[in-house]
Amino acid sequence: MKIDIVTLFPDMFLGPFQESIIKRAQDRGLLEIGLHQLRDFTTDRHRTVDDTPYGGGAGMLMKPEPIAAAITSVRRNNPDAKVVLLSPQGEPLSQQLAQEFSAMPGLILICGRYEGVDERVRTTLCDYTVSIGDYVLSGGELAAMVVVDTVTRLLPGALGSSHSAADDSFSDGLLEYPQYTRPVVFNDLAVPEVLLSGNHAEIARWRRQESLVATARTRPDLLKTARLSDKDRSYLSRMEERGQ
Ligand code: 9D3
Repeated sequence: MKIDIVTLFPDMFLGPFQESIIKRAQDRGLLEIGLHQLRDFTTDRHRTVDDTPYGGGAGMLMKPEPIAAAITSVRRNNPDAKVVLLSPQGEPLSQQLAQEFSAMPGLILICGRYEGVDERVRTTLCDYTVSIGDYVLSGGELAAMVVVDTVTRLLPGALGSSHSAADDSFSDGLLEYPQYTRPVVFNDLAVPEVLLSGNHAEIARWRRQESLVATARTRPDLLKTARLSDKDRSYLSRMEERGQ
């Protein structure tokens, strides 16, 4: 998969993309990333990328022409790519959307700065507008890194044989159960006995129940869409009766 990123801050990506899974995916030829300085697509002496909003208001907007020129240029080497604008007004990024992206031949990620981009860029040049959540970032760059990270994990061969993206949390719509490693006692806290028992059926039952507890406490919204068995439902109602 080819991912081109259009940004005023290409250097922000250098550290994160040179480590770990994203680095390995590039080294293995599964992922190719192109970084493009938006200012290189301006034509005026001052290399202007922003302008004031029509109708007034605080701050500056990104001008459409440099973004349009960047997309046209980058498309020559990524012809079937979908264009994704990172914006606080976008649809929330989800594992499902990441899966959709990972099956595409290419992506062109547009990182906004200032108060946002001219609406005509979004409506005529972008296939998706994506937000990574309800909090304020300084621009689209960190959001683009999140998209690259989550999409890369889904590329066949990116994770290696010890781990499969299919085992990841959210595959059944619940939070993961708590996990423990050595030592058996840490700061006076022991590892739950059941995990030392060697009884794999009991361990599986305990983990499922702990997943349900964690989800009910921290992300009750997920229970509405999680795939739950009758046993899961009866455990949750017993929990509720006992006041968790
Ligand atoms: C005052 C209104 N703000 C919109 C909610 C202005 C504004 C804040 C932050 C405009 C742009 C930005 C920069 N953020 C992004 O470009 C961004 C973002 C984010 O802030 N949160 C979550 N996902 C994303 S994706 C891109």
